[in-house]
Formats: sequence, C-alpha cells, structure tokens
Amino acid sequence: FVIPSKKISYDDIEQFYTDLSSPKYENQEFVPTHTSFASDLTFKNVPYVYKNGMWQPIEVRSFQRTAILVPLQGRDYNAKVFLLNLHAFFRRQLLTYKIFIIEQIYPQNKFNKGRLYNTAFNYIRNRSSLNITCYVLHDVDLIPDDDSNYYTCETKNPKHTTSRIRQLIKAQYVKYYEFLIGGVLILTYDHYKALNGFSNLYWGWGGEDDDLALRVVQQRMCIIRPPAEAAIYSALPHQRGQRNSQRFDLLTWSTIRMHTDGLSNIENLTNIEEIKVLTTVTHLKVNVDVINDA
Ligand code: BGN
Repeated sequence: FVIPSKKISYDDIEQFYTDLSSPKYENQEFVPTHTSFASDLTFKNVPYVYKNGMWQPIEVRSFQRTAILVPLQGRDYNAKVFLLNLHAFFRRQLLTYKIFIIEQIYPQNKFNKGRLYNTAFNYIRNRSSLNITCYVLHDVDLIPDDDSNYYTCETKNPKHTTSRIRQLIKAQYVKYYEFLIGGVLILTYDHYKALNGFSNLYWGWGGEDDDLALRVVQQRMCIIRPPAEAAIYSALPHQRGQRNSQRFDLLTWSTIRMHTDGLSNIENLTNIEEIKVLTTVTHLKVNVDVINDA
C-alpha cells in the first residue's frame, strides 16, 4: 500500500498548474516531482488558459467541452495523484476541460456513486454557460496509461475505456469482463438522460455500474471501446470499500425500475452543501441522503 511520501495539498496542485499555464513555461518539458506514480508525466507544455471556468489550449480549438466527474469518499490521497496526472494527460490531448470532484460527506453512509453522478449532472446542466458537450465518469483510482485513449464523446454510443487494468505494484494488465462499463465511461448528456442516469439505490461497493449496463441494453444502445492497446490503466492502491450485499437482488429488477429510479428523481434525495471552486478542480460536497440525515 503506497501513498505518496510528500503530502500534497489541493493548494499545491492549484499552484503547480497555475504556474504551468504561465507563458514563461512555453515549450518546456515537464516532469512533476511530487509523484512517483504515472506512466509518463512529461508533456510538451502547450500554453493553456483558464477561461470562463474551463482549461483550454490557446492555440487550437478543441472539438468538445469536457467535464470530468470524479466521485469520492475518503480517498484524498488518490484524488491528489489523480489530479496531477490527469491534468497533464488532458493537456497532452488538447482538451478543453473542467474537473469536478463530487465528494460524499457524512461517513455514516456507505458510498453511493450513482447519487453522486446524478447530482453532478444536474449541477452542471444548471450551469449552461459552461456549455459542456461531453462527460467523463471517472474512478479516482484509475490513471490512463496510453495517450491515444482519447477522452472524446461519440455521438451515437457511450464509450467505455477501461478494458485492462494493472495494479501498480503487480504491473500485469488484467482484462475485465466484456459487460463491465465501470471505471471510466465517456458519454453525452443525451445518452445519460436516455438511461435515466444511475440507479439511486446502490449503497456500498459493487453493482451500480452493472445496473447501468443493463439500462444500456434496455435502451438498445451499444458500448464502444478504444483499441485494446489504448484502453489500459494503472490502478492506484487504496483501502477496500464496503461491499453492497444487496447488489444481486437490486440487479434482478434493474430495468423494471429504470424510468423511475435515477436522474429523474435525484432532486429531493441529495443536496450540495458546499462548493469550492479552484481552477484545478471544482469540489462539490454532497449530502447523499437528505431524507435520513439530520
Ligand atoms: C464486479 C462488480 C462491479 C465492479 C467490477 C470490477 C458486482 C455485481 C455482481 C453481479 N459487480 O464484480 O461493480 O465494477 O466487479 O471491479 O459486484
């Protein structure tokens, strides 16, 4: 279990990327020293600017405006490594992008990733000036290992990019099952809306992504994947989440519920209690169980 030796704060990361966008760094090669992880943290620094709430390359225009949604519960050490690595990755891909960390507060509840994603979609939709055209649903412990794994939306179908994953310490890529769409999923709002988002009923680890996959089948959508050699990730080490023992039962009736359980009824279930806007990340702190939390 390896945690970066130097304690990195969100402010450090903020400073780091603000410095990088300054013109004096133009055309330099960068190797951030804060982290021992990552495939390749070097990148030719294309001048970037933070404008109207998004990071964007100055000299080219990106095709899409991309929001990266990262649900979080108690894995701050992963989140920081994630931010250092992914900012570099997005810039190498010349994306116009914004990263959202959607943190579940109140530790008495088990992790509810579905509610966090649904809440974030509503939040972003209500900020129409951002004009987001593509959403990346991203686990906080996954670092893409290949730059040709393009984080772009396809018009027709959602894209699942996590075909093979290696644990950093073992270094062997493992292929996951074909039906898996967890890890990293890239889609448009229209796709997400057609699926009615995630189920709000999964508490704890496991199943919510398979539930979404059943919705995909029900809606007769396909899932596309990048070429196998590109769809590879390193997983950061972390503590194991609490298993959801009800996941098998919930999956049985997944598609019966899908039109009444999801994005359409998230409104009264959750509440964003704090919003912290940095340029590196917009940090949403969410109460995922308004009805039962005092
Ligand atoms: C699966 C989990 C997924 C998880 C993947 C990868 C379940 C439901 C069982 C029918 N699914 O086993 O949620 O993303 O492993 O770790 O537990």
